[in-house]
Amino acid sequence: MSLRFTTAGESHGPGLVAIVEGLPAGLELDREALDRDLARRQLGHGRGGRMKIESDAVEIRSGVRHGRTLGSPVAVLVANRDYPNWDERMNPWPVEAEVEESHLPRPGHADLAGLQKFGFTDVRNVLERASARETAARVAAGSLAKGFLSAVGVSVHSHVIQIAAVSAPERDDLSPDDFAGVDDSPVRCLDVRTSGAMVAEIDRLRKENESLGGKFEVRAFGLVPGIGSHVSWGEKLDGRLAQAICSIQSVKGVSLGEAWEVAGKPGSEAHDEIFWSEERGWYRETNRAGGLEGGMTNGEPLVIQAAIKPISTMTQPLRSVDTETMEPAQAMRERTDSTVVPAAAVVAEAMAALVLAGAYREKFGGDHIDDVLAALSAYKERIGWRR
Ligand code: EPS
Repeated sequence: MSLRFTTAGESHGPGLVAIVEGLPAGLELDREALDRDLARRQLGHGRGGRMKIESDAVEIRSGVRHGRTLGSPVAVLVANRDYPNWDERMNPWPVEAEVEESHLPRPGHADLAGLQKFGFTDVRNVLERASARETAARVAAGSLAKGFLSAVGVSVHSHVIQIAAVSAPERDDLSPDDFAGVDDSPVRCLDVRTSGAMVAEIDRLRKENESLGGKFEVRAFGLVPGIGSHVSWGEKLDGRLAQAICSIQSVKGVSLGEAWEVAGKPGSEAHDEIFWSEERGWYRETNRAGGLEGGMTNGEPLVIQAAIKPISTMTQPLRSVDTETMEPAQAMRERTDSTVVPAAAVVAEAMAALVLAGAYREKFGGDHIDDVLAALSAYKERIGWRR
């Protein structure tokens, strides 16, 4: 058994759907935690007008009864409150009104390649699904995965480490408690002084009609060694995590542990030496590998960083071509966010949680959560795991 999920939905259509298959039965879900995760994704200085319209909430349509999973697929629905304003333009069925097409693809967006690939003439047929609005459904699915991970002792957290050219000081020593107040920062940055500088930079560049990118970090704690596998490329957890994070809209780079730093170091400074003591069992004193060796967890915290490009919808549009007239034109101008790095970090938590939950399901099997916990406990016993 693994964990599978899919999402459906367009940004201004009636709503978003996620279906998650593979959660064990008997798992107690925290309704407030689901809505809290959706609300966390909506936060962040630099969001645009749309977030004043939406107030995302999860409606569970199947797979859960009286707060516990049934082992059947869980379907969740997140409504688009903006849909009534788009009823004619996005109606699933033909409408009387003449709906104007958009022919001005944005550089950096899926618009042009999507038109070419699918043979559309209206950019809206591409952009509606390419939109990062879809990530609300991923966060709903990821929150279910987090519920499972919490039952097996794993927590997943994120924080913003860079917005445009403003970077936070590096932190190696983070524990789950350090993330307790991260959502209080308007940019989800752990360093108060950097938070202020990031907000000021967003305001400065927004006034100049610029959009901003940045970097975020995801950390997961409580993972036992041996999740994932070295035996086949498709089972390697590092590859699966990189794919999942890179699939988030606008993410252009993913690193695991101190990837870019160790590339320039000699081997003696690149790895995490192995220790064992009666009290701690197996442990490392460094975590340059970011908790992953040979495509498997090694028992240290998982550390993933990702780079996200500036949003491609610009209030001062870049040069493009009108796809109907083939004349030079400015790209389309739409209501937009200035930056989504804080929100993307929450989405990355969800994606990491979905991958980790899937890998736990593969390793420990079981139809009921108690079966999973029994298998996990037997495994910890076998490897002498003491954390
Ligand atoms: C998005 C454009 C904006 C964002 C949207 C993603 O929406 P709109 O075009 O309606 O102003 O706010 O993100 C969300 C709605 C969301 O929930 O994250 C885009 O083009 O990707």
